This record gives sequence, structure tokens and C-alpha cells, in this order.
Amino acid sequence: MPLVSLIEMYKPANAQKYAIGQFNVNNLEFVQAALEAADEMKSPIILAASTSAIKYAGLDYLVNIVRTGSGKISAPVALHLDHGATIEDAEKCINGGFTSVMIDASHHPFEENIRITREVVKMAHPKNIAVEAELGRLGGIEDNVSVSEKDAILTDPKQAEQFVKESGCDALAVAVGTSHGAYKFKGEAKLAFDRIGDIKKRIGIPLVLHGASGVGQDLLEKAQKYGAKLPGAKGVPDEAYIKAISLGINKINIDTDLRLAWVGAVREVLANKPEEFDPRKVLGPAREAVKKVIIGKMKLFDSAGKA
Ligand code: TD4
Ligand code: CA
Ligand code: ZN
Repeated sequence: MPLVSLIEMYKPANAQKYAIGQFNVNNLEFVQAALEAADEMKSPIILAASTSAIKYAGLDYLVNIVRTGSGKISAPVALHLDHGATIEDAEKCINGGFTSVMIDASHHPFEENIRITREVVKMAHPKNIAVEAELGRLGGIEDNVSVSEKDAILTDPKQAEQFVKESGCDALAVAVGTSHGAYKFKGEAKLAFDRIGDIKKRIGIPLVLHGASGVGQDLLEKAQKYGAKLPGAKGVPDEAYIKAISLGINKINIDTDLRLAWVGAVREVLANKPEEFDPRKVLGPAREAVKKVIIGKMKLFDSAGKA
């Protein structure tokens, strides 16, 4: 079916307390992997392009590949801008065929974040396009900007209430202890679950968990077996997703896990078949590995069977 507004997809997810996975894509194989997973799992899905994905692949290429794939399946597909940095980034996607945009002005002062988000809402809502905003600051690397642990700031529930009221955003990305990338926790994996519950009670709208990759042992072991160097990598445990969803998270962003699955599969082929030079033989198994990870997340997030 044609791309669906994330505003529509959020309604049953919020009412029935499940989360829709956001899977970041940069190329054809990732889009195919994700849409095959959605089709087989009968799950709604969000494909996301970051500003660097758009720079890499081209906005029109991405939109058209995603539209083509979405047209072949009956599960609802939304196309979302991940971490739009400026009003102009969001505007390009609003006019270019996306059905949801994130404006991440969380590094600006509070009032400025509200003002920028409100501007994007004004452009997006007449077209029924969803707007995700961010309050607080995640650690880790985002658009090549590295935020150190001490600069990460958890979302303040009271501020969140005012922010949503004044900005009119449809979903809020919260900083609750996760971070982008493969190195999320030095010691124990800790999420501020109370904060998720408190924020949800105050605002009611869908909450978004960024930096949510699991960085599972299986993915790490395979990549490392074939030469990847990822010492100390650590992610979000499966039980944490379930708890976070029960407290009000309705969208969970996964990028790193797909990259890890991809690199493990590519390395395996290259290591085991040094005579191979057909790109399809290298990328085909990687596409399958990415699809498998996505299927696992759809089950965990309880979005499987909801399409
Ligand atoms: O928003 N995201 C994905 C961020 C990807 C941005 O990277 P590029 O700028 O290099 O495209 C997430 O919250 C996913 O977090 P994860 O835990 O998968 O790293
Ligand atoms: Ca941010
Ligand atoms: Zn993110």
C-alpha cells in the first residue's frame, strides 16, 4: 500500500501498548530486508533516513525505493526523517514524500527548541505528516557529533509537559539513559524507567526510545569471529524493551544492530570465499541477516501481527 502517516500508525500502537520499530536505511538491500520482514511478520514498520543517509543515497532515490517496496506489501510503512537538524532538513522531507519527520533541536535552549519544533509542526500537520521532537540529550554519536557521558541530560518530565503543549509535536524522543552506537553502557545497562512512566502520565503521546540497539552477543560474536574489532560493545537488553513499552514507549529506533548483522555477514562471505567477487553473493546474505534482526525486534516490540 502507499506510505502511511505515522500519525495514523501511532494511534493503535498507543492504545494497545506496543512499539513500532524504526529501522534506519541507507540503501536498497536494507529497504528490502525491512519490508520483507514487515510483510512476513504482518507488522507496521518505520523506515528512517538520517540526514547523512540522505546525503549518501539521495532523497529522491530513498523515497522512490521505499515507495516501490511499500507498494508491494499490505503492511503499513511510514518513511521518517531521523534527527533532522534544521527546519530546512524537515521541510525537504515534508515536501519530498516522507510521512514523518524528526526535528532534533534538543541542543538548543528550551524555548528555542519549542520554537523550531512548532515551525516544523506548522509545515507538517496540514499534510498529515507526523513530527517527532527531542528533549534532553542522548550520549553517543549522532550525525558525527559525539556527546560525552557528562554532557548527556535526561529528559525532565515537567519540561516535557510544557514542551509538548507548546510545540504541538506528535511524539517525543526522551533521553532516559540510552545512547547511539555500539557502546551504550560501561557497566550495567541502566535505563531510567520511572522517568518514562512519569513523562507518559503527563503527556500521553507516543514516546520514542533512541539508541535502542541490543548489541546482542550473537551479532558481536559473529562479527568478531571474522575479524571485526568491537571491544566493550554493549546495548539494551531485551527485557528493557518490554518494560519500556509497558511504560509508554511506542517507537524504538534500531540502527546499530542492523549494521552489526550486516558487517558480520559480509565478513563471513569474504573470509570463507576469498574467490567470490559477485556483489550479490556478498550482499545477499547480509540482506538476510538484517531481515532476521528486524523480525526478532518486531516480535519483541509486539508489533508483529498488528498490520
Ligand atoms: O536515531 N537512531 C539512529 C541514528 C543513526 C544516525 O546515524 P548516521 O547519521 O550515521 O546515519 C537511533 O536512535 C538508533 O540507535 P542505535 O542504538 O541503533 O545506535
Ligand atoms: Ca539530539
Ligand atoms: Zn536517534
